[in-house]
Amino acid sequence: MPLPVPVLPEGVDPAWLPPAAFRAVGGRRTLIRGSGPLAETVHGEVAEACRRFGGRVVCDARPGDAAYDLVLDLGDEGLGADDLGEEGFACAREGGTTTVTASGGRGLLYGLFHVVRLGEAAFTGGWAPERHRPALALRMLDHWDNVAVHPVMGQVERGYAGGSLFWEDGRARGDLERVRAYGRLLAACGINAVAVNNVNVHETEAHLLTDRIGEVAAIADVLRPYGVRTHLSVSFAAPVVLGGLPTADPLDEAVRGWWAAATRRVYEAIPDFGGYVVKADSEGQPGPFAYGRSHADGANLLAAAVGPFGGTVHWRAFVYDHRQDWRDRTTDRARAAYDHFVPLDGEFAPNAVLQVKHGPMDFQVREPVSPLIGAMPRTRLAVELQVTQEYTGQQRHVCWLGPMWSQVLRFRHGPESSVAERARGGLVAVSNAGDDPFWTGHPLAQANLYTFGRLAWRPDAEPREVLDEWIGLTFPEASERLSDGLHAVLDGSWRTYEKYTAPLGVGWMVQTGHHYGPSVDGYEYSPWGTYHFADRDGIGVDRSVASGTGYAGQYGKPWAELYESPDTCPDELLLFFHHVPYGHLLQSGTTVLQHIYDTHFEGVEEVEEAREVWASLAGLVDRARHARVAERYEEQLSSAREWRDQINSYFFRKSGVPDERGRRIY
Ligand code: GCV
Repeated sequence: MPLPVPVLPEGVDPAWLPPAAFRAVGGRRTLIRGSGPLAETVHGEVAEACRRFGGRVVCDARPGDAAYDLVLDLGDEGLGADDLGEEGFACAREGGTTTVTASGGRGLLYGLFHVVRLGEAAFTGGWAPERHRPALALRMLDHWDNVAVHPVMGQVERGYAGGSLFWEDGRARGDLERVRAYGRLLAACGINAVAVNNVNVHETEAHLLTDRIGEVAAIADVLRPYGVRTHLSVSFAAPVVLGGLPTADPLDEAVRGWWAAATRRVYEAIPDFGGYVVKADSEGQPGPFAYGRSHADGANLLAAAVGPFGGTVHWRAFVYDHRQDWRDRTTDRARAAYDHFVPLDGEFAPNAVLQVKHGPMDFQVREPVSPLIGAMPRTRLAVELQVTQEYTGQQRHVCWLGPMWSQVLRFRHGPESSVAERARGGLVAVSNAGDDPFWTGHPLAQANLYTFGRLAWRPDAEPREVLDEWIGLTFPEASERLSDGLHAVLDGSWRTYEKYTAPLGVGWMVQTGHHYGPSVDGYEYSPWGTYHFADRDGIGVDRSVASGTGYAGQYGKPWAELYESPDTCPDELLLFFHHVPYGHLLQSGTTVLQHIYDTHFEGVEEVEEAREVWASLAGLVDRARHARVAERYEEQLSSAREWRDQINSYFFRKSGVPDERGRRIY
C-alpha cells in the first residue's frame, strides 16, 4: 500500500518539497521493485507525483515486463547494490531508463529524492553510473523542545520559529501530520535521527522516559516511514526523580538495574529507538560528579542499558564552570571540555558517543575548531552544530551558515583526518524548526536546515552547490535572476553578520539571557566565563601558552604554533587567542581598531544592499514569503545599525582613537 504524502495544514509552506519539485518524476512510467515500509513511502511519493503530473507507477513487476522511464529497485541485483549499505544507492541511465538500486529502504528513498533533485536531467541523455553513500552514518537533529512551556525559555529553548512541532499544551500533539511532513523534509536532505526533547530535562520532560513513553512512541511511528529514528534526552538523575532511588550513582547496582528495566520498556514501545542524549554536569544539570564518578562511568551506565537493543548514548562534552569568578584569570572556559574529557579517552563504551560542540565555547559567529575533536582518537565522537541561530541573528537576520560548517568539517587537526572523518559518531545539530508556517521563522533560514542535512551526508560538498540544490527544489521555476538574487543575499551573509557583531573571534558582546542584540559588556562581569577584557589600551583573551591560559597548547602541530603567536594567528581569530593593543597591525595591513570601525560600517552597508536585492525580487517569489523576508530585513538593518554604533562608540570611547576616515561615531 502506498503511504500517502503528508497533507500540510492550510498556509504551511512546503519548504524544499513543493509539488512542482516532483514534476520530472511525475509524467513517467515508473516501476518500483521491492517491499517494506520505506518502499511504501517511495510508492506514495511517486503515486502523488503521477496524480499531479500524469504518468503511472507499477509495483513489483518483473523488469522487462514493459518499458519504464524510471525503475526504483530495492534488491541486491542490478547495479551491485550489495556494498551500498542500508542507506546508499546506485543510479544509472541506459536505453532510456533511469534506474535507482538500493539494498535498504532508506537507500531507495534517498535515491528517489536524488532523482527529484536532478529533475529533468535525470531523464535526459545518458550519464555515467553513480554510487552514493553517506559519509556519516548518523545525521541527527536535536530539538531543544520543552513539553510544557518553560517560564523563562518558553516552549522551545533558543527556538525562533514558533512553538514545538512535537509538543503542545504539555502533551504530544494529537495530530502528528505536520511531524510526518517534517520527517519527509528531513529525509529529502538526508537526516536520519531526531531527539525530540530539550537536553535541559525539566521534570515534565523527565517522565517521557517512563510513564509518558507512549507519546514518544507516537512521534516515532510517524517519523519511521521517512527513515528517521527517534532519540530522547534523559536526566542523569532519573533513577532518583522517577525511580525513587536514593542515588543516581552510576556504579550502584540498583541504579544500573533501574536503567536496564526502564530502557527495556522504552524498546518495548519503540523497537527501533535510537538512544539517549545526555547533558550532565553542565549548566546545572545533574551528573556523575555528584558521586565522585567520571563522565565515562556515567556514559557507560546508559550505554550498558541501551547496548543490548542496539542503541547509542550521545553524551555531551559541554561541561564547564558556569559559576566562574570573572576576576579569576586562570580559569578558561575554552579549555574545559578538553581538560575534562581527554584523560578519559579510551574509557567510553563502543556505543557511547561523545558529542562535542564544534567550537570550544558556544556557537559564536567565529570560533576555532574545538581541540577536543582532534584529541580523542579512541573515542567515538559526534560533532554538534547549531542550526538554530541563537548567536547568529535568531532567524531575524539572514545568516546562512553553510560556509562556516564546511570550514569546520574540512578542518584538519593534524595531517591524518578531517573533522568530518573524526566524527565517527555522527554529525548532530540543534534544529531551527518549529510550528511557524515557514518552519524556520525566517523563510531563508530553511536553507540552513537543508544545508546541514546535505553536508552531513557529504561533508566535502561545496556549500554553494548545496545552496543551488536548495534553490532548485524550493523554487522549481526559479529564473536566473531569482537564483542570482538568492545567492547574492545568502552566499556572504555569515561574513556580513560577523562584520557588524563581535570582532575578530572575541565573541559574545550580546545582551544577556536571550542573546539578541549588542551589549559589549553584557557578559563581561558575569560568571559565565565569556570575557573580552577590553580596556583603554587593547582587547582580547590571552590563550597562549607563553603568557596566557595555555589553551593554544591543546592543539597539535601546526595549529598550536600558529595560534601561539599574534604574528601568525589568523586575523579572524586574533582576539580569541590574544590580548593586543588597539594599534596592533593585522596581517591584512590595518590596525585592530580600524578593522573594527571598517567592518562595522561595511557590515551595515552589506545589509542595506541585501535588502535592496531582496526588494528587487518582488514578483519572483510568492507574496507571503517576500513580505516575511522584507519585514525581517527591516529588523536586521535596524539591529545591525545598533550593533555598529554601540561597538564603534564603545571602542572609540575606550581608546580615544578616531576613525581614520572620519565617519560618524557617537
Ligand atoms: C540547551 C547554551 C544555550 C543553552 C543551551 C546550552 C547547551 O548555553 O544558551 O540554552 O541549553 O548552550 O548547549 O546545552
